[in-house]
Amino acid sequence: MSRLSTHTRRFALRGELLRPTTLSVRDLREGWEQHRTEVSFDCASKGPQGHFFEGPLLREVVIGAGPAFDLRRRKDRSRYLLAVTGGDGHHTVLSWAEIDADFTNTPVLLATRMDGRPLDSDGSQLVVPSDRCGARYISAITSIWIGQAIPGQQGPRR
Ligand SMILES: Nc1nc2c(c(=O)[nH]1)N[C@H]1C(S)=C(S)[C@@H](COP(=O)(O)O)O[C@H]1N2
Ligand SMILES: [Mo]
Repeated sequence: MSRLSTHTRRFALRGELLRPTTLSVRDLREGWEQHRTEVSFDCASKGPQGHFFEGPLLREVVIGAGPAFDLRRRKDRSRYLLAVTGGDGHHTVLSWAEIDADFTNTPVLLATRMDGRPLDSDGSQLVVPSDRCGARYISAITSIWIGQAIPGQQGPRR
């Protein structure tokens, strides 16, 4: 039997976490409540697209790994960023406040299915319903990093 048929993609969840972990799409499906969302987004090269996604909230998955911030303190939480990377190296950032219930509260998902099709072999896809364009809908996720944004770092001297 082909090994490819049972291939499972996992991503690393790392950064300022008490319990960094590695998760498969199956883990995402079995470990958290599945949310459903119908979205449309525009692509500069391919035009408008519409899709139906299912999966857990990014917020709940990251909270499961124990972010280093004090969960009760909004100002502390508001300093954190998330960087999401796809299998081809495409990566993007979100702020924690975008997905935090006390701030923008966007229901960003880590998709386990797209238009009903399981993503186990492709890997999870980031779903950002608030975005007008598709650039942050990272597919084949390989890594999610969370950490504080540290302002004031200098660029190279000119
Ligand atoms: N890993 C990865 N995910 C990605 C991209 C990419 O280049 N690599 N392109 C983004 C862009 S620009 C769009 S519009 C959406 C949908 O693009 P697709 O139709 O090529 O999947 O995927 C996003 N996710
Ligand atoms: Mo795009």
